[in-house]
Amino acid sequence: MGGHNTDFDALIIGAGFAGLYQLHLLRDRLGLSVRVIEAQDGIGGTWQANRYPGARCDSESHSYCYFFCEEIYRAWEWSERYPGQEEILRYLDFVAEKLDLARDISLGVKVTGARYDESGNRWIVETDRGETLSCTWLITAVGCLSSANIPDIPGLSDFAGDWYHTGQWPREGVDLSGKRVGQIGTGSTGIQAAPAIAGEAAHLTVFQRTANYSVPARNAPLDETRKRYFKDHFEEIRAIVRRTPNGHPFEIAQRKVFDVDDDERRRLYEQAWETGGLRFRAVFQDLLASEESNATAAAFIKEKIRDIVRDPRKARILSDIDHPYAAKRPPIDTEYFETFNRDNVDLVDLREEPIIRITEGGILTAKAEYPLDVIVFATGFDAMTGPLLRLGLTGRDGVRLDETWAAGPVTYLGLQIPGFPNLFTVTGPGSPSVLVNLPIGIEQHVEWIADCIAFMREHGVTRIEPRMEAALAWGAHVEEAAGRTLLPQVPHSWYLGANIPGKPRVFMPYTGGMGRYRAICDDIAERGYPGFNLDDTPQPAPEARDFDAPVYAPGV
Ligand code: N01
Repeated sequence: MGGHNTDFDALIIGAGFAGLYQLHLLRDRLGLSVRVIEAQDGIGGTWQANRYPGARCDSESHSYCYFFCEEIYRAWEWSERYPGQEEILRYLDFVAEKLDLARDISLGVKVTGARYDESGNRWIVETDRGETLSCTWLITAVGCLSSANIPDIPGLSDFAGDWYHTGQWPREGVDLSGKRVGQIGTGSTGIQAAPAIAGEAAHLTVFQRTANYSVPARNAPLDETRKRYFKDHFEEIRAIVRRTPNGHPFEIAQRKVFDVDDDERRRLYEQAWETGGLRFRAVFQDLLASEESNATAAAFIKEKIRDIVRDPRKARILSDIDHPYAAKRPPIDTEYFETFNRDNVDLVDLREEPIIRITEGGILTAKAEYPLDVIVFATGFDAMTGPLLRLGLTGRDGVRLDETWAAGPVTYLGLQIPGFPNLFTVTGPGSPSVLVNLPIGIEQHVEWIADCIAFMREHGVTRIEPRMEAALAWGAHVEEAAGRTLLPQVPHSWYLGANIPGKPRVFMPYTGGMGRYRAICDDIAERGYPGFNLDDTPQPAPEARDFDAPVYAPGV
């Protein structure tokens, strides 16, 4: 670990989009002593870990970046409509170099535990290198999807081939040529990976448990006109991404599904299908508010799947989708459904033939054994709470985070946790987090945290901690906001924690929209932090009306 200092003003865990910007603000704007601790061997967070074939961001490149510095925005040039994993890492390296961040980042160091020491009002942080560090402010920038879910399928240790989780893909890559690959999982990751794997491997078998919607991404190189447009319209694009509910660079249409007749609706869906990407979801305002409205989009996509996939059995399995469109995170793809027309691709419906076990030679289902050389687990993550719980955090009075969250996460604004003073959680549960184009949510969080620390120093406040009643009121608001959408209705959604056996079922992300969330956070800061204790002084509790405007935001 660089330098001999072990006591810092702030420690930041994670060097992805969040940790890098947080370091810059705290060190360069506030003048604090800061260190970033990153478990991986390089910066980039999720993009360091997710190196699976086809890994690419679903947000459009001109919006998947920092907006805090126009010079940086204009100096970088994206090559495609959606940025690929390697290009995002190059972008983050470029930013880190411009801001001279590397000297305060320790790579390959894992936090093994952190406890709040009340007598000294310090966080004591232990690492796997055997060091003990301390800080006043501890900031988790660990991402929402960094704790891989490897399902406990019997027999994995008997498998004679190789297996990989997409979110822990080897840095040196995997040579799949000539291999028989089995892929479990058809979420956003699996839908990106399958076409790329099919193009490389001798044979691909996709094991599908829940059929999924997907819309063509329509990725393409950016021409010079587009590149120039993005640079020349920085302010306009920034205003849109900060205003729209999901932080994307396009507005959501104001019209509702039944404002138009059948022919016009069909025309709009066709047009949106051609445009591609997450813009499809923005074609009507009420797709996630009304089951009847949603059913029209669902029917349109299912028909497209049946049109594309030539084998009637595969077409039936792929289009037999049991939940509303975009009520789980909607994937976008490059030739996903077309991939099932290839001779070297098979599809197994795990609802018809569940996996019994993994054998030495492959995967055994209730109907057959599928011989494999490689298994790819595209099985997602212990989302949102997983990355925080595995840090081993202990707050005031020796209370552990896993104990206090035994029935589900409790946070105020997703930013702080009662009982854990001076701990800030970037994109924590209860914030818009995964429902937002993440760099946009991250910038807002990181700036709010830096402003809060600046406020504390200016006012001689040494400790900030949310009041439990404020956190419970916020939790109730998050639940109520989700209840205005179709999102909590999907029983197998990871938004609810349903993908992890034994995990409490709590709808974790805030569906109120980024614009509204930003306004709430700003208002709380401006009013002197109602809902928090500043040192031992409780600020007034927030009133229900502080959060409670009936705003609907399509929630992804
Ligand atoms: O994970 P998922 P993901 N047996 O949880 C299946 C982000 N992301 O990695 O639906 C058999 O969505 C599971 O089946 P089911 C994005 O936010 C972003 O794909 O639970 N199958 C499902 O099909 C996304 O939402 C980008 O029945 C099992 C799949 O595995 C999030 O990451 C790109 C199983 C898991 O899907 C997670 O996506 C990619 C089992 N035991 C991802 N366990 C960007 O572009 C699980 N499954 C930014």
